[in-house]
Parts: sequence; C-alpha cells; structure tokens
Amino acid sequence: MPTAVPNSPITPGWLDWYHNPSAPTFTLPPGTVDTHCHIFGPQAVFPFAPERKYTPCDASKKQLFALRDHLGVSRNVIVQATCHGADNTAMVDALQASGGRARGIAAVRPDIGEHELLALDAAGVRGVRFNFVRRLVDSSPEDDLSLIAKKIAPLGWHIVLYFESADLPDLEGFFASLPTPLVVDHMGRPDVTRPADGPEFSRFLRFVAANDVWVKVTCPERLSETGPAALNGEHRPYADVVPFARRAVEEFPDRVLWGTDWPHPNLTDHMPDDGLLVDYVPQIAVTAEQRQRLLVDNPMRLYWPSEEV
Ligand code: 0GY
Repeated sequence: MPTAVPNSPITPGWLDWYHNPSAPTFTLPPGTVDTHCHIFGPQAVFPFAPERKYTPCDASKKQLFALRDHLGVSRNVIVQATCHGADNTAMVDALQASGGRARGIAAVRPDIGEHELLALDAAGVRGVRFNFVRRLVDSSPEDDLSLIAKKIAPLGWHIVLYFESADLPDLEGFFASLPTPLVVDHMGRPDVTRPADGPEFSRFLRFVAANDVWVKVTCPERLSETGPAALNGEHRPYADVVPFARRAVEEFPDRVLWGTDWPHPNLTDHMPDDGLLVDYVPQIAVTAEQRQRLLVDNPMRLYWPSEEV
C-alpha cells in the first residue's frame, strides 16, 4: 500500500478565506461571470508544487461552486494558482465538475506537447498565465514565454498577464510582441495612492488602447489603502481603488472583466467578505449598461463565444 504523504504546514500568518460571506445587497445580472478565482488543492488530493512560494489553506471546487451560487454568479474562470505550479490537475478537475460553467487559465511549460494542449482545451482551458510578480515565481524568461505563446495561439487562446505596475515600462515591448489577445490581472496593479489620472495609470491605459488588451478591474482588496471600511461615514468599500476601476470601465467598456479573486492568496491585511466585493461593483460600473458588459457580455464573448447567457 502506498504511504500517504502528510500535508505540508500552511504558511505562517496565512489568512483563510471568508467562510460566511454576507448576502450581497446588489443583485448581479443573470449570467454574471467571475473571471478570476482559484482552487487550492485540497492538498491531500492535489498536492501543491515543490517550487511554490506559499502553502495555502485548502479551497476546493465544491467551496468555489458554493460561493458562486451564494453570490448569484453564473460561471467561473479558474486561474491556475502558482502554488500548483504547472500541474493543472486540480484546476482541470474543477472544470470537469462544473457542467460547462467554468473555463480555465493554465500554467504550462515551454516543452508542452500538442496532445496535452488539446486535452486542456477539451477540458475548457482558454488561456495561459504569464506571471512576472517576483514574489510568486523564480523567473519569467521571455524566450520560454514566446515559445508557449506560439504554441497556444493556434488554439484561439489568450494570455493572462500578471505584473507590478512599476515593471510595465520594461515589459511593454515584449507584451506587444505576443501573438494573442492579452488579459491583464488587477488593472496592472496600480499604486492607488497616486492619482488615477496621473502618468502611471495613464501609461497603462495607453498600453491597453494600443494593443488587443482586456483589463480585469479586480482585487480592490489587494490594491486598497483605505480598505473595506466606510469612508467618512458613507458605505464605500475600497473607495481609493474606485477611480482607477471606473476610469478603465468608462474608457474600455467592451474590454473590462470582473472577478472575486477568491480565495484571495497572500493577503496579509484583511480577508475580504466576498459579498462586499459584489456590493463594490455599482461603484465602478455606474450604469446598468456598463454592468451588463462588464459582468456578462464581455466575459461571455471571451470565454463562451458561441453560447447564450
Ligand atoms: C491573485 C494574486 C496573487 C497570487 C496568485 O497564483 C497565485 O499565486 O495569483 C498574489 O499573491 O498577488 O491574483 O490571486
């Protein structure tokens, strides 16, 4: 009999996801897609990758689907978390259990073969993630990434980019050379203590305008300095991130995407109430038409192009 491998201890100080999220007061439109969420393990079933930079608490597909239903979300896009490295088994297992209600973004190595790519495609994978955040990956060699990009382009997939805003000037040329549509995580992680109409975020939006780029207006909880609390007595969670997200929604109404980022890896300050993240939406998409595009029409075009809501 094989001996069971004991679970690794969770990273000290790790914040567990919010177990009893509030029922949102804002009702999401039918067909809403959460385009940024992850699965962690469970590690006893899907062990984490040896090269990972953190060991999280478990966050299973069943728990993700329960959150989906609680929030009034219809579909998920599950982004491979770095703690699973390039082993996409847990994510693919979740796609297969979703009854067609989830798509995936994989992490792959440059030597991946066509057979494996086709199997990922059949399971519902529609893109790969290139991660440039130094605390999450050891390196991001452009030659390797270019090779991956060349292999996935014929499948009609796209590339999800995760980087820090300070690195955009160095990376922009490489990004522009990639042969697929690009999807940027968390608005390119702006420094929200700077003005939303200042040079840094304006440069990011010029990059969006000049290329085939979609923007996830996600992760206010990760970017915010003011946090989830009321501001000046008003119920305005993550108020300092709002001008950035709102500017992206207004300038690129057809290329913005929303998501929860559940189970919120590597937060150290607070763990967001996912119900509150839904209540945040009307602050950044102020008209019903903007919300319909952000939450339903845009993600359906990208991930379920031939399906009705
Ligand atoms: C996010 C952000 C983070 C982590 C990951 O895959 C990951 O480990 O994406 C982070 O630590 O900023 O998008 O979930």
